[in-house]
Amino acid sequence: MIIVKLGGSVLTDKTKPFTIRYATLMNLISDIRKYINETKNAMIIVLGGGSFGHFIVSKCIEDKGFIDEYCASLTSNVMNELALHISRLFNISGLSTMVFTTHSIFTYDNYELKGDTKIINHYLKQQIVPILYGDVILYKGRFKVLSGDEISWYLASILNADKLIFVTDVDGVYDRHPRYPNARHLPLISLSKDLNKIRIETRGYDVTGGIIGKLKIGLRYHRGFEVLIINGLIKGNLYKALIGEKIKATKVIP
Ligand code: IP8
Repeated sequence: MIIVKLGGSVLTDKTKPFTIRYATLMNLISDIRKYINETKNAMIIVLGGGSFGHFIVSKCIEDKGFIDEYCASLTSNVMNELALHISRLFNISGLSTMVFTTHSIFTYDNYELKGDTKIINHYLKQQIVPILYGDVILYKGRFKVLSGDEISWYLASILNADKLIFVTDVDGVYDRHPRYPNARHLPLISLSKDLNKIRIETRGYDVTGGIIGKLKIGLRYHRGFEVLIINGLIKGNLYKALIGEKIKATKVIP
């Protein structure tokens, strides 16, 4: 089973509110369709917030200092709509995807994420591709952002995934922001040894920490399955990563 996290930076233009990168999205859908049609492998897709979820949450925090019930409702509805829209595009391409309302599946128990993976498994067995998304969840009377990254790591670890692929807008991890000419690409990164080697700030609306956030969460969940961070802006890259062909990317080990 494979988990594909389609990051907000590749699905949307993170500097422009509510903007989908349609050309890129259609390429990613076509890669996934081709892979599933050829292999019949099970897959779960998780969507990041990009200029949808992150934009709303950033504005709420700017205006009110926290996520109130109205902001939670708006964020959750907008993310659900984005997921439904993307799921319909998958349907049009011939794939059987289904959106799972993420905040009704996940909760925290003593600061530990818990999800109803039984229900997801149930549908996976019928060749449905579940789509989940970064959402807002209620914990101890407060609304908290649950990132798609954490959902992806969690599902990969609990459901014993063979592979977890983070699709982003860069070729993986660099020692500094890739816009610097002297930024060094890191083809392999160990979560326990290398996190201090990276200095990266995120661009656009982002409340969950971009690439560093993604890696830090992994410390909790990495059980040795294959983890790749790839560039989804390059046509065909996702398909190559899915079938195990070598591309410029970062492999993440515990
Ligand atoms: O983009 C965050 O998910 P992420 C989702 O995977 C929201 O960190 C609602 C901001």
